[in-house]
Amino acid sequence: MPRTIKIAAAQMGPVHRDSTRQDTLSRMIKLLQSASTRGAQLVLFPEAAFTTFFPRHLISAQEELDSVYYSASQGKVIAKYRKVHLPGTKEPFENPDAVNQLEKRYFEPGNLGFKAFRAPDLVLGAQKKGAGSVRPGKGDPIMGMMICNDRRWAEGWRCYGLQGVEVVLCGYNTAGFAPDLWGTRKPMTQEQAEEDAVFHHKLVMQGNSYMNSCFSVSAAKAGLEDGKYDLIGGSCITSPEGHVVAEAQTKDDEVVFAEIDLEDCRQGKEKTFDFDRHRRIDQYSPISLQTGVIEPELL
Ligand code: CDV
Repeated sequence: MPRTIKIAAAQMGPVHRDSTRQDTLSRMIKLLQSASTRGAQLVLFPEAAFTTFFPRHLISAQEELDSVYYSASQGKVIAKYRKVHLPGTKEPFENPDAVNQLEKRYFEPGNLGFKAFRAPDLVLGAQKKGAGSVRPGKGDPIMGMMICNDRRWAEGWRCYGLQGVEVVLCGYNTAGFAPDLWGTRKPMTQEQAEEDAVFHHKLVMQGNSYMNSCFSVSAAKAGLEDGKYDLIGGSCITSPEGHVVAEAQTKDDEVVFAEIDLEDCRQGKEKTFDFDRHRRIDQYSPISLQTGVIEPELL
């Protein structure tokens, strides 16, 4: 029996430092309504949806720092996730023209791990607790969350894969041009750099969806924020075979929508990536024992 759900990424165009919360919220509600008109049962918003991507700025006024905090009403939240991999630096780059990424200044690394959860009321006939023998892939959909930079780290995806994840959700704000952050071994025009950034975004969403036999939904905050900071678009939905099944056509407010069948996850989970049969954990110890690189001895 198919387990279909209608899902959407609500990509957002730029939100500026002086955008009002009311204005941003109205845009988000409009996106929700548009997704709902198409029948979406689940809608994903970008990282830092309510504000400009503020970690690019050195903000010291406590009042402004406080104004970026959003508290979701308790009781309606079914799962929480805190970003684990914080990119960038604590101090601004020396180059005054650099695009800063001060996440290590404003945040602590997430401490909730990669905990998958089941999303209720999305598929018909989901098997419930206590209803006979438990069959994989028959219950309510299994979801996992990531925030932006987390999507580049295979470790997080695998933690979700090991919980049978069926849909990974990831909101992001990715600079289109940030040579101080990325390095400049091969000088690139702004256009080439942005093309590469979109390529890398899709690469990790497609590759990790395939290697964990799951769908993914990613939602960008895109376009030119605060008059000069370019963010990539590329919001997309990818399949367990690693294909892009829907993607944004603009760098503005846009709903990316797909109807997906979670049954499509089964083939990979039961054959090529049947973890129970094929994983060799006795060979993977460096993954959890070291962070930095230890090269083999010199010849
Ligand atoms: N907001 C982010 O986490 N951005 C990172 C950039 C800085 C590399 C990203 O992975 O897109």
